[in-house]
Amino acid sequence: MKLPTLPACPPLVKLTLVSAIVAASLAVSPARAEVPVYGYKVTAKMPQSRDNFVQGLQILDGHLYVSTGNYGSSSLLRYDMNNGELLDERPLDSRLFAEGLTVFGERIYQLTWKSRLLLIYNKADFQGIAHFRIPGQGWGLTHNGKDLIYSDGSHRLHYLSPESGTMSHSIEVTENGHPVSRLNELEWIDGQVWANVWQTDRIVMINPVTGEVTASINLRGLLPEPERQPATDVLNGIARNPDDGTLWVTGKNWPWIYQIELINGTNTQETNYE
Ligand SMILES: [Ca+2]
Repeated sequence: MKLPTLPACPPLVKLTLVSAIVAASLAVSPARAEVPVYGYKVTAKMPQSRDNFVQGLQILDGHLYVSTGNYGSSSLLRYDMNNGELLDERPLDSRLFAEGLTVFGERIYQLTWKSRLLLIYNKADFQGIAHFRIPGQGWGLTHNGKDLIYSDGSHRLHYLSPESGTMSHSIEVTENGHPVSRLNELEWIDGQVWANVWQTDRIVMINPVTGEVTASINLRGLLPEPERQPATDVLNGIARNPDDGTLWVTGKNWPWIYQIELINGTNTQETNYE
């Protein structure tokens, strides 16, 4: 995906000698480049069941994979991207609260929230084949073609072997030097990790080595107010269709999955109503 070009930062105002001396005496930290913020434009949408408390979202080979949460209604779902038909469904044990998911090779990996389990299924038939133990909570999950990458509600991302479940390392996610916590659903896009930030309308793009946030998207107003119901929950769910590069986002118990394009600058929500 080619991101739109953002306008250059305004030229730095030259400091006078006096102000430079004052700044130096205050020992201010080095100036940081402002992290760009993208707006969005809705280009298409597909219906989604309002029952889907979306915790994981991925598109692969014309299929939409969804992990839904909550105790008693957690499930693993596979839809036909073309017509929205539900093709496969696997309910989870009612004691498990499903979280992020990722399809990697012939396996599907699905996190659980507090059970310290990462479930593994055979992609073809959704049969459970194994599980890994994780040390804490599970929130979002993706992979970079080598490692599984998951979030746990903190500002950290953890890297695991998809074969053994062994954690190789973790990174701390920061924006302008400050931790970005509550990282939720994830997606590996063009060499970066994109993450929903729980209870916000933000998606952050994360350098997968340094953990620095390189840009963010403001999705305020994506689900129009008239579409909201008492059960409508927060923005969560990022999927990039590898077949055509389109970007899809949704939320928990939302009636739509939106295809969006990024635009320069923060838009107003009015421009996105249909
Ligand atoms: Ca995802």
